[in-house]
Amino acid sequence: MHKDESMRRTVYKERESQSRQREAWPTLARLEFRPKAAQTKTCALKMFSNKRLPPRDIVSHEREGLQERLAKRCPKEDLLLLDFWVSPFCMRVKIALAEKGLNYESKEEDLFGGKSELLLKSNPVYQKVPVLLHNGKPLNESAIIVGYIDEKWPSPPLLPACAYGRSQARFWADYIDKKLFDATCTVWRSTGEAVEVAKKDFIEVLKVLEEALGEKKFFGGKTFGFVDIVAIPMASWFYASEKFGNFTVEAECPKLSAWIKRSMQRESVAKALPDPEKVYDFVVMFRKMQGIE
Ligand SMILES: N[C@@H](CCC(=O)N[C@@H](CS)C(=O)NCC(=O)O)C(=O)O
Repeated sequence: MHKDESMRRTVYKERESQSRQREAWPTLARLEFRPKAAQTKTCALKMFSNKRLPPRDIVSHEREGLQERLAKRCPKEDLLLLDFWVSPFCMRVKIALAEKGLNYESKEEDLFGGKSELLLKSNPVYQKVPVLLHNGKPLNESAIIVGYIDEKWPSPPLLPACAYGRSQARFWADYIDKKLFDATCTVWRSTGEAVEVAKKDFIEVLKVLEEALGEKKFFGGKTFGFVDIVAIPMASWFYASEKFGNFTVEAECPKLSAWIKRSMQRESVAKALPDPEKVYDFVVMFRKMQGIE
């Protein structure tokens, strides 16, 4: 037989067998079809966590010593968080890890007494917490860490599935980073007439966020996600700003306030956020340290 003809037949046979497999595993066919070799290499954990059914011909193969295979392919995750209890940025990472059901260890940093060698080595550029060490590899910047967690452990998703939705979520996360932290802290850092100006600025930022939330349950829609995780930790600092500014967020922004209450009902959030009274005590101590009276 001519070499080309033999090649054509082999390709034809291969395609035919692929299409038979596709019928045997319709959910796979809808997603993408990969050659058999690539399928068997797919991490079984990932397949099952995405609730996809493996093709029939690899079911028995995967069942054989599944635990051993998983242990080899997906080694136990080693997660260490360099933490500081009152840091809203660290709270973001704790919420994201809890949302994904991941276990981790945390090490409290002494930001005033002296940072650990591990922190200085793991975040040489900013020397700030949070740092998440994943199997020894350091990750810096809270919003980037939350994004990494979402990519690495996709279920349940925190960022929207479509590119446009993801870009919108990142826009609001960026707005929160640039505006909300400073606006909240400027209220309790100010004295005299400056408090009124700071309060007005803070409420303006909150109103922009309230508008972005609209009538939705959470920033991304029906489910708690990336923007909620980035924003909610600051709520534990609002009480301190309210006390120094003599106002309430609830009276100024009732819808945003309802979102805070809704988010606080989640175990991941309730566990990660400290008592606002304790944050207030911290702020009082910090003001003294800074000589603000
Ligand atoms: N943009 C950073 C901010 C992190 C940050 O400001 N961390 C503070 C604690 S809230 C810190 O480590 N401060 C120590 C310092 O500035 O030396 C992030 O999102 O992770």
